[in-house]
Amino acid sequence: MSKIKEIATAVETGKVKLIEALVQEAIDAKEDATAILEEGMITAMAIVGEKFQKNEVFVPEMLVAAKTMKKGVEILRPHLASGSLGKKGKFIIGTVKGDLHDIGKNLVALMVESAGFEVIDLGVDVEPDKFVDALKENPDCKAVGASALLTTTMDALKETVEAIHKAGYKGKVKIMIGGAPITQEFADLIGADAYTPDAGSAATKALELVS
Ligand code: B1M
Repeated sequence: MSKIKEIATAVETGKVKLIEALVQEAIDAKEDATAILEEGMITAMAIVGEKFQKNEVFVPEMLVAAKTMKKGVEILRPHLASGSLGKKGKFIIGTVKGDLHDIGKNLVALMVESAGFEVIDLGVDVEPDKFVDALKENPDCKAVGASALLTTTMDALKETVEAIHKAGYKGKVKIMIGGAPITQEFADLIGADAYTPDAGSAATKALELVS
């Protein structure tokens, strides 16, 4: 079995204790870090999601798969992030109110940091006002990213954009959104400045928006 396939299987089956060594072995074997992330871990999480939908796995299995992926990403982190920290300005990011999914948000944070931003991570279940407070505390911040993974928390994305606009930041701070149920159409509908489907394109878009 290839190293990447072994990593995918480990994430899918929640082998928390094995993942760090497996990722390190793949790096030592000169496997590409992005391939380890995308073909190994992200693909495995998608499979876990499909199995959850079919009632083949349940929340505890999703949780342990997520924990496994997070540990693996920590080993990968230095191989993914390479930018000169903070040169491009500040980027505030969070997962919206009611939503606890943070793996995608963390990957976006990692890639945006790698592109040269100083990332201020507000965590998960972030109330719209918390985004506004963070902007007030960081008046030099040029961009905000909000993530939502549930169809039921898409409304919270809308509220977040509205709160930021209402606080007077419309046109001054760029708002980027993303997450599995999000589309460009939805971004246009709620007045976000950009939608990107993945972490890599989020970093590229952030650079484009602030330059
Ligand atoms: Co949940 N979950 N979950 N879950 N979970 C999903 C999202 C789901 C699709 C599974 C399914 O049914 N197939 C489903 C949502 C269905 C829907 O709304 N349509 C679901 C559900 C239902 C739930 C619960 C309600 C289950 C329950 O309790 N009955 C519950 C909700 C809790 C809550 O948030 N209030 C729940 C809980 C959990 C766990 C806590 C167990 C765990 C999360 C752990 C954690 O994050 N720390 C979990 C997991 C692991 C998943 C799946 C399996 C994997 C998510 C993930 O990490 N993917 C997920 C199934 C799936 O997504 N296929 C599922 C890997 C990650 C790299 O991808 O997050 O999509 P993703 O991020 C991508 C892009 O979306 C994009 O870039 C990332 C990387 O390229 N992106 C952005 C993300 N944010 C962005 C922001 C940007 C730009 C791009 O700009 C700012």
